Amino acid sequence: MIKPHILYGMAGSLYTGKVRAYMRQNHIPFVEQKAGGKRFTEQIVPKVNRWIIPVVETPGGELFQDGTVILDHFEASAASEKSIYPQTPVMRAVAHLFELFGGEGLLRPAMHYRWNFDAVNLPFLRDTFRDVLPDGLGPEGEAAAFDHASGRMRKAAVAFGVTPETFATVEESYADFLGRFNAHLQQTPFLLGGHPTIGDFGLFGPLYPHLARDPKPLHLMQTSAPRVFRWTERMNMAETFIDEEMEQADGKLFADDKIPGTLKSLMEFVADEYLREITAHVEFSNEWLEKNSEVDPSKMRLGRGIGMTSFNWRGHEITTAVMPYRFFLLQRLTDWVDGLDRPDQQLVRALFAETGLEPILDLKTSRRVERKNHLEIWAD
Ligand SMILES: N[C@@H](CCC(=O)N[C@@H](CS)C(=O)NCC(=O)O)C(=O)O
Repeated sequence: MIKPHILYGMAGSLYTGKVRAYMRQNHIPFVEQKAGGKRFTEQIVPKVNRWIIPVVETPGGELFQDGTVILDHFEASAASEKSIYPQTPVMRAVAHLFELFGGEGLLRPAMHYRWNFDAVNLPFLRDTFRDVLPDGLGPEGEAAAFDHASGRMRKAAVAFGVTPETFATVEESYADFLGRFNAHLQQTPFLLGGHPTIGDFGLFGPLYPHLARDPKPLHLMQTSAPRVFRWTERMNMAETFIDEEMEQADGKLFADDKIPGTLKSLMEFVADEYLREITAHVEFSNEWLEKNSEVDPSKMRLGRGIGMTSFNWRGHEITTAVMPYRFFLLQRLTDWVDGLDRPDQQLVRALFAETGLEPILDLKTSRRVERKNHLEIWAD
């Protein structure tokens, strides 16, 4: 029998969802162990240098942390029959855009619909959070540990810009997103055509473990965006479901010169929702790097965030946490485009300009973000 990989995670974890879906779709034998377990706490956390999920342990005992790093590891061994990295210039750029936006740009609805509807969600969340608690705590111990964990997550929601002043706008904006994605999925089984790409896996993080699993947003998605719900099922299963859209797509991605209007509409959404935020974060980081130039930033241990910055989001002045990890994902987009020859760059730029996103292609931090020992670091 083949020794399985181990996925350390949690059913309700945004980033674990992305990895689990990939491993299922690509028939990688694995068992999932709850992150509250003894082995994770005692053996894995010290090696990945912080409490964070997902972590994958290979049959040979090698550890990988970070959803994108894990997917890259599997792709390097050609685990997927059709690579999740499109080969054509425009499709690949769009895939990286949604890898970034999916993983990092939908945290407001993901956190709002989890943490601000206690009357509907709380019994479910108390139960699902048992995945990150040690065994044997008993009802009182579990209740206290849940209060501690959920208290941290409620604070994280605020750090992503979810406050009573923004609740209504978060809901309107998410409804707009759902409407656009639902319309897009009426013509295509996956974001970019006939098979999933890194863009789908990015979006799947918020859209399944939070928004298609917690009771409040699950109901909202099923009743207002059934095709998006269907896509979450498609993404999360090992078998292929052949329906009319799958037949028509015939396993192919969109051609670079035939981008559907519904995909452009989703890109316009990204421009409205996220461009100002990522721009403000890059500007904050460049000032931060300038101020911290006497100490060698590449020797610093970076926390998840390096500070907070404010910007205008849909008419609200909001303040959100600046997280270097996001630049690691942004670089994947900008590196790809910078590496293209001039005519291909122009093709990508034309689509990004048409959808209001061209400035994202020129956003750069003055030092690159890399990963070492499972942590983000500023490169030399
Ligand atoms: N960039 C990381 C993010 C992982 C992440 O934030 N995981 C959450 C759970 S969904 C976590 O471990 N949070 C614990 C914490 O921040 O204390 C990845 O893609 O793996």
